[in-house]
Amino acid sequence: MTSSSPAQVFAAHLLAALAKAGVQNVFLAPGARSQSLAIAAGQLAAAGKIKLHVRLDERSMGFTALGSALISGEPSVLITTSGTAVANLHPAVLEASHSGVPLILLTADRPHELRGVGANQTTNQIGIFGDAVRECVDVPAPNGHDGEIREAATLATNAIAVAMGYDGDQPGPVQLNLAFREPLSAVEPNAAELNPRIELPNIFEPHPEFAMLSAKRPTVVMAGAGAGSDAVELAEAFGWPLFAEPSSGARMGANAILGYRNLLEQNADLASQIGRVIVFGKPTLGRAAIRLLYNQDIEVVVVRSKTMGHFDVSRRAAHTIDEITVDDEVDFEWLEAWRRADHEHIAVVETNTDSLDRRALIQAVWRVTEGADQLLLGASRLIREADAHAPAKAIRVFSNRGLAGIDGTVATGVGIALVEREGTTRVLLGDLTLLHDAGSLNIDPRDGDLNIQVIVGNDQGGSIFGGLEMAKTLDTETFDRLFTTPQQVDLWHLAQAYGWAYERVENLGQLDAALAKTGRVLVDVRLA
Ligand SMILES: Cc1ncc(C[n+]2csc(CCOP(=O)(O)OP(=O)(O)O)c2C)c(N)n1
Ligand SMILES: [Mg+2]
Repeated sequence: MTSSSPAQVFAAHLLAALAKAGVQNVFLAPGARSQSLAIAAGQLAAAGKIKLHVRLDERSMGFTALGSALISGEPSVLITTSGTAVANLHPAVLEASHSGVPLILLTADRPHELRGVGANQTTNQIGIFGDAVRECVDVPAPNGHDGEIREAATLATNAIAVAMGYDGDQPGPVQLNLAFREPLSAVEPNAAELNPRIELPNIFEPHPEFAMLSAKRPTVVMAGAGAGSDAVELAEAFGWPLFAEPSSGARMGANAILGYRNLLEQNADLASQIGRVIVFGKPTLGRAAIRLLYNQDIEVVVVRSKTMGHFDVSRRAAHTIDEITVDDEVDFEWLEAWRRADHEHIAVVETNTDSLDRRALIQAVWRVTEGADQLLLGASRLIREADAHAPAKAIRVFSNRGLAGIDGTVATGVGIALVEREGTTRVLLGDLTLLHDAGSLNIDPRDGDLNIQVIVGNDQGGSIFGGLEMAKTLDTETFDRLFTTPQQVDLWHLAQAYGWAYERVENLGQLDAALAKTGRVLVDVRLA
């Protein structure tokens, strides 16, 4: 095969190897320095070997790729040009790093001789993400030497292995910083016609570590974000109460204690008996629950996740293990006591009103969301309300709890919707969280029809701060200016501008009707 561009040969083999190793979703934000990568990705997409999503804004693209990786459990590949384009990936890279989501960044760069001399669109891209990437490889510009093709394939498979955590580390982002020298591209070779030889490293199988726990210690299972169904299985196998956050993937089944937040604070008798907490995923929502992990009298056990990160928040874990066994029968009365308390608590809270408040919004969204659907919860007040009021139901719920930013939430939802075309993807978020990421409403029509509802709990500002210390000490005007950031954006115009249907919701009937719509719908729920 002949090609006038070593850059193109290298890019074609790199992307062909990634595709052959199983990567499906590739995200591209156009630029000049990355043109060989774009051409190769386009060829693979045209041949049906990958799905290519083209985005204008790298910041938004980063979160879209994160959403795709979050739901598929497979690495997303991201292609950018050099300079600020790379820096725009940083928020999504941080989120992916802190929640353990695999991303492979292909960042194009100038060759080494043009770095540090003031060349256009050139900055130091090595180490730009700090320790948020599991690995950063500075790949010199290809010049057509023997061995470059094999090197491209090795880079691809290593990147997958490191991003997926096959080395025993947690999954996360990997950066291949790829220098390219002119001629920057050619139409040959066609990446789709290559069949690179790849050797995928064995999927890392650590020897599972068991812990034999005493059945006597009153135990609760705590499921944070990304915990998954293992938490449910463990709680049900041994008869332990399950404290599951709404985006844990474990808020289901008969052991779920829905009112755990309040019970921990109000039922001292029960709460003080807890002798052990078994943690799955990343718990972030409830102060009282997190406090348990710091309590010197409580044993903390962290269970490793097979797909995402595991977190020892208080650094007190007596064990970090894969499997748990128990030395005796667990006393069923412990679970029963929690269940009784939970039922009593729910009976008190449940005052059936017809008003459209946050609780009613949460419950309506949970009611319509079924097994084939996906739900993404934004940071801020609504996810906390969901922790208090969402029922137990076997549905797929996600959130960006790595850093709990209010950025990139629309994009993350779009990334989920791109991968899961069955059912509806619902993104439930606050108004500022929407406005922070309004540009992500811009979806490439070539991505096809998406069923996605962006449901905004619109209280015209950041109302979460009303519950914090400073709300009590500042006068209203100062507090609003410094914290609430009140907004009056007309969301109808926003929806119109980006081609989304718009539904204004002022009562429960309108809410149910809006949630039944298909296509791309912006639901503006006016909260008092
Ligand atoms: C990127 C980022 N910037 C700032 C914050 C701090 N922050 C947390 S919640 C919030 C306000 C959110 O307002 P809104 O989305 O309207 O939700 P509400 O609390 O009103 O329901 C802000 C600014 C953050 N979490 N992430
Ligand atoms: Mg708000």
